[in-house]
Amino acid sequence: MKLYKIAKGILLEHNNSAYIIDDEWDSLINRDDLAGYLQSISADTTPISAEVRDEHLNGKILPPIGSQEVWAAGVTYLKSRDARMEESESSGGATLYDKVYDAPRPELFFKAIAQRVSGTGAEVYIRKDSEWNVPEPELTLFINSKGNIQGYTIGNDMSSRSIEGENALYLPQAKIYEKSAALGPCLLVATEPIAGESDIKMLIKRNGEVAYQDATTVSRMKRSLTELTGYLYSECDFPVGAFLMTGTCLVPPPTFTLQPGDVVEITIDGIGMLVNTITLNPKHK
Ligand code: DO4
Ligand code: MG
Repeated sequence: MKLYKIAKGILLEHNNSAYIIDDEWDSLINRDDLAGYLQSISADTTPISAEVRDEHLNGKILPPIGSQEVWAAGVTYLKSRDARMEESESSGGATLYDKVYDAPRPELFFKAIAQRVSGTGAEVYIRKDSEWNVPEPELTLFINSKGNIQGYTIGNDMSSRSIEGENALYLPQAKIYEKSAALGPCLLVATEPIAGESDIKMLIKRNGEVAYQDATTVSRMKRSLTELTGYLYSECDFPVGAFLMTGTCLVPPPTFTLQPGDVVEITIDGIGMLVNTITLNPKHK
C-alpha cells in the first residue's frame, strides 16, 4: 500500500486501485496498525479512475511528512564508515567513525524539521561554503508515537563532505541547512518489514549523462531497524511520530562533487523513485 501526499490531499494506492482519503496527514499516519486501517478505508471507499489517479500523481507530489521531526543514523554501512575515515584523516577524526561502527550505541543525529524537507520532483540545495557535496540515499522509517515502525520511504540526506571532513564537530553544519533533506515519493505501508534483499540504487545525471551510479541492498546494513528505533525513542517522545533515515549505503568516489543542475534519482524496491535537482539557495548565492 502506498500513501501519497498530493496537492489536493492524500491518495492511497492499494491492489491496483486508488482512493482519495479525507483526513489530516499526522493523525492518519500516527496510529498502530496503519496497514490494517488503510485496508479498511479502501474497503469502504469508492476508488477513483486510473485517469484521475494519473492526473494527481503527474502533478506535484509533496514529501510524505506532516509536522514530524526527521532524524538520521550514521555509519551503519561499511561504505559510509570507510568514506568518512578517508575524508577526516587529516583532521585526526578518522577513529571516531571506526569506533561508532562497532559500538553498541549507534550514531543518531537530528536532521530536519518538516519545512526543510523537499519532496520528489523538487530541488535540494548544496551549501555555497562547501566545495565537496554528495547526496546520501537512505531507507527511511516512519515510526509512530509508540515507537513502532509503520512505513518506509526514501530519504536523501544531503551532506557536505568538506565541512564534516574538516572537523567532525561541524556535523550539524554539514547536514542541516535549507532543503538539505528529501523524502518521497510516498509512504510504503506494509504488514511485513521491508525485505533485506530490497535494492537501493542511486543514479546521478549531469547534462543528461550518467555521472555516477551504484546499487546495494538493505541487508548490508550493520544494525537492525528496531535497534535504531529503540535508541531514538529511548529518551525522546515524538507525539506525532518521527522519520528516521537509516544511513547511507552508497558514497560516490572522492573525486565526485555535486554541481547545480545535477539530477539525483534514488530508487528502493517496492517504494519507488525519489528525484531531486541540485540547486544553490537563491537567497544565499
Ligand atoms: O557521521 C556522520 C554522518 C553519517 C551519515 O550521515 C551516514 O552514514 O549516512
Ligand atoms: Mg546519512
